[in-house]
Amino acid sequence: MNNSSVEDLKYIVETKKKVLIVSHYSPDGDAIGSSFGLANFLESINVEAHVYNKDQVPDYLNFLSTKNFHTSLKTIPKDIDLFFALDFNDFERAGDEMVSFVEKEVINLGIPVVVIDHHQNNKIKYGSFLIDTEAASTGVLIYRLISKFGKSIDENVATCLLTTIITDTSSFKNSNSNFESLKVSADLMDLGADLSQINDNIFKLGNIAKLKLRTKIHSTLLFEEKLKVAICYAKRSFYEETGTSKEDSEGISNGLIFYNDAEIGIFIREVQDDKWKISTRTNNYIDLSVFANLFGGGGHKNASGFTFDGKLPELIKQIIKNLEK
Ligand SMILES: [Mn+2]
Repeated sequence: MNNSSVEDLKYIVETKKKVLIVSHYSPDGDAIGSSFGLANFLESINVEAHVYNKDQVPDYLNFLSTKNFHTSLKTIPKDIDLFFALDFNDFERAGDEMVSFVEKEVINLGIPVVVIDHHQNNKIKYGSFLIDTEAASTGVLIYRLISKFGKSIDENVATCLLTTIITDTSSFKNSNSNFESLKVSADLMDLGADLSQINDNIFKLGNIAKLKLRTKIHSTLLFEEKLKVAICYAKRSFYEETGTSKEDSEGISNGLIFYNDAEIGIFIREVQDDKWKISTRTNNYIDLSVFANLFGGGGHKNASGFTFDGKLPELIKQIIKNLEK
């Protein structure tokens, strides 16, 4: 994979009339902010922009919007002339339907693909690339691109892009915070980005029902001091009893490693009888992708996931055993 220059990408974009912008499912602030920011900028320079995500925009990001948003491939116009993949580098991350869509409706038709991303291990072979694993968010890379157009960037676009930085750096608390993320944030504020609107929406904690759910989950805490691992689980009944859904337990594993003596956070969620979904987090303590591989899962050094069929005590036993290795 070779990156294209931003100038080359600009040339590819400015000769197009109707683009499709796709980001990963279970979208976060970077996926939505970079997609909507790019789409709204392109609309402002008279390029018709369509955004697709397999999933709906999560409630906390509903303050961001764009003109043409699709959660079904059926409504996407047939005559798109450019395809953007944002904030992922494996088409499966956009959903199984997207894998065959890209093959049949994009690559086979010779429609150019532009991949803009900041994750490691790019698996996309076809297209032009702007991939920088040092970039704090995909939105930072969108800013690099659109600031080359010499056209004005309005406050709406600026707010979308600032959202990507605030969410992916957790307000400059994560280790990916760097000079460029602060510099671009200052530029975006100068362009009118609404930081207080972002903070009001992103850092609201949700309903008390969610607090009740998380109280239940945290009461299951198991801490293995020697391994520095904190483990919590949620049974399906927890969600039923509190009237919540799986979205309300997002970020549990990440939250655990904010405590000083926990280097690894693990959250286990019951999917069906004797079927569990596990998500893990660390800050450079061990390589969690290797750990997830032992269970047939995958992910990154700092975050990984896998599923397990069997009883919960057996799962916990295997987690401890594999971490001891
Ligand atoms: Mn991202």
